[in-house]
Amino acid sequence: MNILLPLWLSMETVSTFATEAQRVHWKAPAMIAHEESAPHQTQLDWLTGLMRGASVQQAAKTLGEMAGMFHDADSLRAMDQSTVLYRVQWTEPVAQGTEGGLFWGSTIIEPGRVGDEYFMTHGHFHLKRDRGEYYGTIGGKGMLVLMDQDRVTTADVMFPGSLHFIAGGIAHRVVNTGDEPLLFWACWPSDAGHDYGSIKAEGFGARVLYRNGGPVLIPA
Ligand code: S6P
Ligand code: ZN
Repeated sequence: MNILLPLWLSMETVSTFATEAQRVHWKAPAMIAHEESAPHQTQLDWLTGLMRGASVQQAAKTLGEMAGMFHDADSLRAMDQSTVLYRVQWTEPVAQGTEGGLFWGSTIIEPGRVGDEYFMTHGHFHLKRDRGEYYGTIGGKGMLVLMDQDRVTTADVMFPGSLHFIAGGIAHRVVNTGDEPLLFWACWPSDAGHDYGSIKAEGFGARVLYRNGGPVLIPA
């Protein structure tokens, strides 16, 4: 323990988060391996959120698919319904529903608003309510809206480096409150499943709206 302590302290010193200047100069290496040489592997690019590999799946959500989610339906109707709000890539190394497995993926939410409401994900509870999840933010600014089963709703601020543990039983939605894409990585249990219906029917207990030049969590 005594021997390890100085090493631990020095590791802490060198692993202090990069300054903005260092971050700009740091170049992400190209995807390390080619699929031909590692067909079973998935590769990711931490800073762009892109994933590659045979098991990678992807989905995109357009404004048109978010009808009913934003409170200003007139503003939503007036916008181009094919506008992509967010993109998700993820890998399922085991089948959906497998107990003990984990899924891994990235989400990129575009900046923008529908009326006074910031672009956001649909949001969901996990079907198996006791299953949790981790989110880690890479780029952009946002708010992670969390709602318990009594509809008590709170929000965590998301920024590069912010790590968020989402406990079981908590619905989660991410809102991009910045001027650039918001990127985060997520890890969740392969038997969690997604309950979108509850959110479609009742929404969250609060919304993130633009007020006096910035985002405010306002009871719905
Ligand atoms: C999955 C995890 C994320 C979301 C993604 C899109 O449990 O929370 O990968 O699926 O951020 O959000 P949503 O609400 O449309 O699934
Ligand atoms: Zn989830």
